[in-house]
Amino acid sequence: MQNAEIARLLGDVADLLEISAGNPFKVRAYRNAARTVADHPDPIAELVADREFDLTELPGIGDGIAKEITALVQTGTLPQRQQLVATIPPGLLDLLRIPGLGPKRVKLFHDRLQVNSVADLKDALDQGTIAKLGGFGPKLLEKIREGVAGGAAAAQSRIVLHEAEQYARAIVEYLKAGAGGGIDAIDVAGSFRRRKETIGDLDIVVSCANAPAVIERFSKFGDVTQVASQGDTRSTVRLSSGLQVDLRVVEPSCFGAAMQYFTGSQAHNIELRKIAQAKKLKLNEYGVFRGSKCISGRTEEEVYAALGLDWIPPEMRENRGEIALAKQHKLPTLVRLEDIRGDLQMHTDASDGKATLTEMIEAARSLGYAYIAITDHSPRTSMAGQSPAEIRAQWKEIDRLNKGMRGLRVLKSVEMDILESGKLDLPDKLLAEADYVVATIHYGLKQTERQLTDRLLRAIESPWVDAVGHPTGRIMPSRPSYPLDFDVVAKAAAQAGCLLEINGSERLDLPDTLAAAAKSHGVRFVLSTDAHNTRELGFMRFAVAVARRAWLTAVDILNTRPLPEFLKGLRRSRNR
Ligand code: DGT
Ligand code: CA
Ligand code: CA
Ligand code: ZN
Repeated sequence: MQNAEIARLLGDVADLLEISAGNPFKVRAYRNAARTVADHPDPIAELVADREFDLTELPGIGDGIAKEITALVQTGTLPQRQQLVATIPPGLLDLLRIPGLGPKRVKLFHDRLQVNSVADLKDALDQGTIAKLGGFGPKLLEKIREGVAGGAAAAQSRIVLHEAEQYARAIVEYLKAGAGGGIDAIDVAGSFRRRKETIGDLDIVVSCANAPAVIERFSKFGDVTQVASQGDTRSTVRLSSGLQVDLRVVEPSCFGAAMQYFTGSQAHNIELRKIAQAKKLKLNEYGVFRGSKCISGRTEEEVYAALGLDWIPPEMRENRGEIALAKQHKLPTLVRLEDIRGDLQMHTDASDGKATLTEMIEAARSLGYAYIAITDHSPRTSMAGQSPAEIRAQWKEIDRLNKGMRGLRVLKSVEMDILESGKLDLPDKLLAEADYVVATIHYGLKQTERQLTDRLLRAIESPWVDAVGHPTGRIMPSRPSYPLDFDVVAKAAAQAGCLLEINGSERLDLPDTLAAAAKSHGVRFVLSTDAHNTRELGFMRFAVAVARRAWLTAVDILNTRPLPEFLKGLRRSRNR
């Protein structure tokens, strides 16, 4: 890792602290440290590796920041930055890279105009709301406008997994269809394969004897606006959306090693290389080598085996302890999509969904589910909510449909708002008649952490609330979580036997890190899609991705159980 990169990340921390109104002394400390690192003549990464050297000897670097830098060099991520990024909209980082915009202005736009991304800023410029803030002369506005136009593509923000998948599929299909059928294997590596919630760029690995043909075809993909770099076996292009795509073409004998290398994460790979070194081996994108002899590389399994490790699922490759488990043959059996027997949140045109009840049921049946919950909204949801009478009418219809149906059971349910006051939007009497109730917050998101936490606790206290849906309220990429004491909520949910939902829509809520934290408190989960049309029922794969990144197994997730067990596992079964 270069000094410039370390300095940039330290600078990010200063900016993020400033945007979130952090301690000004801490802001200054990070800025000073960034300057020290940027100006230092030797690679800081080497100083970190040198155990004799004490980073705090450098000007402006105290104990805390020294520890941060050490963690960064060793794991590839800066803990402070990770923490801060989790609490602010990720799009704000892109705004900071626009010429003329520093943390003060980004904070102002965010606080006053709810500008959270480059796209929001463009809208605000177009609507003239920035000029109205005062302090922005025509020259400065023009500079910002230019930055948005020119910089937006270059400062391409990370895209949500859902969107990345559409590009990935299109490119893979396109490459497969050409190259004279000479492609032996093709797969997407990088953060996409690790199923991270957002993707910086796509990394595609192809095994093919005729590399030039693949490289040539790749550069002609319809959506390519720029070939950024090209070689005999590699190419990097930019698509019209600004998304970058890296391609590597390798020999079949190296495909496993290339997939392993380009899947990363960098922190995981660094650890693997250390293991290889300790065994007097060399590991790179071409294989595992003893001297100049390649001892494995065709498959990933062989690469891990050569290092004395079990194959590690990509979602776990973040250097969070998975390598030690692989060494001891103790990796967990992560939940798979095939394990999921029901989808527990979806909407019909009775609220804000696009499809009818029967269309949703038919689509769910074709996915092979044993049960689904129809969770249209409660009255509080403006425009979309159903009154108690309408809910009862829908349930009556569901009873009727269930009678004529085999294989699939439709559960009578509702997505009930937890009101601003903390009260539930529907009376217990009605809730008791449901098969399953998911409670969620949609309004009053600007309340304090205390208020929002208390609202969730009130729902968790109710014997008729089976699950809390999209618990943090975040929506990718631009709406962050509402303020929340998540540990308190997770502990209460575990204690009460209330499920927490992992929502596979673009909310991706719970996020993977919180799902992992919740598991450690003994929480049980339910996975759902929150589908608003039949296509979105397929979003279960994203909920599963989050669950796998959180190291969840089928045992942690109630809707991996057959229907009778699922119903018995709901807390309401104890009240009957
Ligand atoms: P992203 O694209 O920001 O969402 O994250 P990744 O993990 O896909 O990162 P990317 O695209 O820069 O590189 C893909 C993988 O390739 C990365 O996870 C590890 C490996 N890799 C690429 N360049 C390097 C490098 O310079 N050093 C090491 N150790 N690994 C690298
Ligand atoms: Ca990538
Ligand atoms: Ca890349
Ligand atoms: Zn909702």
